[in-house]
Amino acid sequence: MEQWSWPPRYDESYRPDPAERFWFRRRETMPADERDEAILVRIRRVMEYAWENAPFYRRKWDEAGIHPSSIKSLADFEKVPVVRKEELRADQAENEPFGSYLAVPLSEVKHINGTSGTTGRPTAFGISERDWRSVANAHARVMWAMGIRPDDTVLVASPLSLYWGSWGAYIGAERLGARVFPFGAGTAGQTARTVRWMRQMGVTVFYGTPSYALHLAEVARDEGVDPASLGLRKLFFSGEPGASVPSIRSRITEAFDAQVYDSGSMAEVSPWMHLGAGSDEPGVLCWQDLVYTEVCDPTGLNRVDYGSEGTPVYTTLERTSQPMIRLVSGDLTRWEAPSADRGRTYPFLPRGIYGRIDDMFTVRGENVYPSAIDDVVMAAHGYGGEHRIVISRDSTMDSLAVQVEYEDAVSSSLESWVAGIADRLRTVLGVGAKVVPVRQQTFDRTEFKARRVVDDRDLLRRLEGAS
Ligand code: 8LE
Repeated sequence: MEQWSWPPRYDESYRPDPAERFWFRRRETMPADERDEAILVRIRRVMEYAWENAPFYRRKWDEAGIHPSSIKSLADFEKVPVVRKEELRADQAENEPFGSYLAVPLSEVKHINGTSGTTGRPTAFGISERDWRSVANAHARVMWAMGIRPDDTVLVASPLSLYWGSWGAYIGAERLGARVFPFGAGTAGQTARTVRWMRQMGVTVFYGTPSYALHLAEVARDEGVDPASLGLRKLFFSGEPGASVPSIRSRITEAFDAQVYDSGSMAEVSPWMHLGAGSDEPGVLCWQDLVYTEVCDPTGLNRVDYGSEGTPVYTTLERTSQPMIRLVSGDLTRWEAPSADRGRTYPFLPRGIYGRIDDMFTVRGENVYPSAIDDVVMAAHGYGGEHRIVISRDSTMDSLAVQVEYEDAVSSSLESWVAGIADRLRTVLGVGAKVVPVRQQTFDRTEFKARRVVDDRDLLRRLEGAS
């Protein structure tokens, strides 16, 4: 396999010919079984490394009676205890600043990123120069698969702050040889300026969240600019469901007249783009030689069969500063077996990651994912650009209403418009939902990850009472 060493070392002068479809042809197209053999050897080495250098793992595995040398197959690896984000947070609180899972001397940490900490204590990512470079190389490789090339100008349109996503896109685009434009996102009035700069700089590739791309399209139109005239060839996304949700995907594709790619996993396991599509199709590939992904049953945390649903559990194969070994994502997906037909012989998530286990709610016995509701309402003709999903998690029963913005064009036939969406929701979700139309621009737009679910019993009662 090309440049497959531990610890990872990359030839930074390497770059394929632009006409070449693969960055590392052999690694990406080899029989999956053969790759798995190499991955097993690598997993053992990563575990030995963590055992020697990160007290967090040694403690954890000692307690479970597991030693790296006992891992003789990928099935054995499923017995390694999982890591949860709460554990990382708690360990970091006790062992500041980077936790006892930091496996390099503090002096080697050259970059700091982290979680925003909106839901609890923030977690810091301490990244060594070696890891920074392996992430850059991995991202370049995945972005190459999306068809991004050195003559592209890549706009990074997500916050350049603690958020790994932006920096990963930045260093990947740079490594690939493209021109990088880190305009960022999130400051007042920035979106209108983004539109102007995009035109002036001849941006050809957009990176950000799907919600933000849709907001950008709206702002462009308000500025009198057709988003399709901006000259984008491609948009690639991470951070939230959307790029593999059919109606969101087609809204973006149509608005910008460009190709859409889904990618992303979790910041902790950067290169997060190891889940990245390689074709202009919904869904993502698990680039197993970068980050080994097991889709597991959420309770037992054993791999589920291909074709089944589960939660991704990630193991970094190239990280030396804070290796992640069986980190549970808490997300939901369905995976399919590798197939040579896709060109790259990696397992495939045909609908991408469609939600989080925590975000799922149950209405009259049916499991409902917010992204399924997004898909329905955003497919409606006359959809006004935003909506809110109002639920109550009652001890006895959850209930559901959806407030949907409408365009002026449908205001004369609002009743049938609402009935149409309600019908479609009933068909897709298997349960009824109250649909409440609201005027366009009622809700705030986001420049980052959307938060459309509102858990508010009083609001729900008022909406259900409204005719
Ligand atoms: C559906 C992957 C990255 C750096 O862009 C990111 O968002 O990492 P972060 O902030 O650690 O958030 C990870 C969570 O975002 C995941 O657990 C998942 O719930 C969501 N997510 C990230 N990428 C996607 C996604 N959900 N599709 C995606 N492509």
